Amino acid sequence: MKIEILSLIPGVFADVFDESILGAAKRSGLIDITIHNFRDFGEGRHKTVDDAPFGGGPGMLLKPGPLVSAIRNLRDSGPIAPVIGLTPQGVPLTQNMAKELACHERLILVCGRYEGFDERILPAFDVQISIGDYVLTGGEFAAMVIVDAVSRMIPGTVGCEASVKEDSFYDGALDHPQFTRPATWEKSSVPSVLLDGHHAKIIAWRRGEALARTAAKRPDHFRRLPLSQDDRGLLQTAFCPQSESNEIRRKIKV
Ligand code: 6GU
Repeated sequence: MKIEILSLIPGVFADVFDESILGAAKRSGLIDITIHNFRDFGEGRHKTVDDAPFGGGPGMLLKPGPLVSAIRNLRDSGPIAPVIGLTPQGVPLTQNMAKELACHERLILVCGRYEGFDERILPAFDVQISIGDYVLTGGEFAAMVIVDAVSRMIPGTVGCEASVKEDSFYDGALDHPQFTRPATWEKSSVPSVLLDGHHAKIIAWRRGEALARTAAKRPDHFRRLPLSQDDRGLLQTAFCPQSESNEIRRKIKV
């Protein structure tokens, strides 16, 4: 996948995509990321890209001319790609959106700065995305989040495909609790079901814990989960160490 990022401060992206899983995905050619400075399309001797808002108010806005020229230039320079505007007014990013975006051959991410975009820029975006209900100084960190979340949905980037399917939110539920060695640490022991090697029991235990944990921590997601008869049974016996399982059962009325 080719990912192109339009930004006024390309320097903040230095090295962030070069380590660990994203770095390996870049080196193996699964993803290719290019940062473009849209000040190259700025107006006049100072390469101006911003101006004060009509009607007054604090801060500066991105002017339509330079940014839209940069977007059109990039869009027409390669394979068809959704143009994604990064703004706190966009649709909140979800795991399903990350999965969907990972199916494209090319993505164009547009980072705003200052107080935002002149409204006439917005039609140049195919979609506007936000990464949460808080305001960042610009879209750059949001672009990094999107690149990370989308990249790991591309087959081959995360070492083990099965591990992606077990992620929190992959099927709408949070991940189950996980433990590694030692089996007992500071008087706290790993649930015995995980040590017995009975695969079917482990699968069932994990599913029950994942559901109980989702119910406790994210009731908004839990309400949307399609629950099978087996799931309801597992919830009855689930014990989630980070929460009170009786409280969970009371809340979700199983
Ligand atoms: Cl995409 N941009 C900015 N500036 N702030 C945000 C955001 C994006 N998502 C959440 N807050």
